[in-house]
Amino acid sequence: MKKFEVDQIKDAISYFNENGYVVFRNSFDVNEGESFWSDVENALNNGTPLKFSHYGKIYTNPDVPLEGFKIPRIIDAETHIESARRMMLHPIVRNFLRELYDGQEPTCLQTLTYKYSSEQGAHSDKSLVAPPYASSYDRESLTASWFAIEASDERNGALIIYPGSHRLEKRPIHDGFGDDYGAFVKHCIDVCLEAGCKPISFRAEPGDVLFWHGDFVHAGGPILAPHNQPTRRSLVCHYAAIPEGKGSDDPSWERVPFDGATYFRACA
Ligand SMILES: O=C(O)CCC(=O)C(=O)O
Repeated sequence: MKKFEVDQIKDAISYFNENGYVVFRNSFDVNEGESFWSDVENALNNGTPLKFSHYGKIYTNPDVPLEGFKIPRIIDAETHIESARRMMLHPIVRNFLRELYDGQEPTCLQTLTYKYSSEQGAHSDKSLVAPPYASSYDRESLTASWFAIEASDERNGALIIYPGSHRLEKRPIHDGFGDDYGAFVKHCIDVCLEAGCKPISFRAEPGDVLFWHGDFVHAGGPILAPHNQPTRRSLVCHYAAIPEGKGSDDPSWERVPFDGATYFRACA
């Protein structure tokens, strides 16, 4: 898989527009990633009220619903953990998205912190990422980042991506699938395969950041290691280009500045 250097922003933008994704190597300090992860583990262990999302329900630490050995995705690390805020608006994000957004600073809509592969079926985020505090954001600007805190391959459920899938017409999740998420997944896969978009695994090295387009099809790969339970620590963030000065669409949330960019936070 082609990986770009952090100073190749313009080439990376062309590649992203063509393929729907792009990877930067060595784009953050591996120690910074590990230090973020120690903050996550400390917060889990000291009862910080991190929130988990598990099959559409929200749980609050230390009430952690385990799926076998797996803790589910943490959905608000940035609310509690300063290093999560720094990671989500890291210079690689700011530099890449400012170029993609014609000079506008990105707004981070949400973060998802994964200790293990989600093993989530193939999907496009465009009709799924709809936080009430940003209900009116421009979906065409939706972009995600995937920070590799540790290496990943098929053993620990490498992310699966469908290059070129951002260009394909798909039905949104609310278009006739009812509660059948599996039917939405099948639809996304069928659209890709019919158009010749074949899945590939993202074999990540720590320090890699992969960006994908909001309508790009991707999945959490199955964990194939036979006996142990390998982690695949990663941070996923979703961003949009939101006009400067526009506030939150939900009065219980606020859009707050961070280091020149912005993110959303529940009001205290
Ligand atoms: O990393 C994963 O397992 C899946 C991430 C994902 O699909 C997402 O956050 O939209």
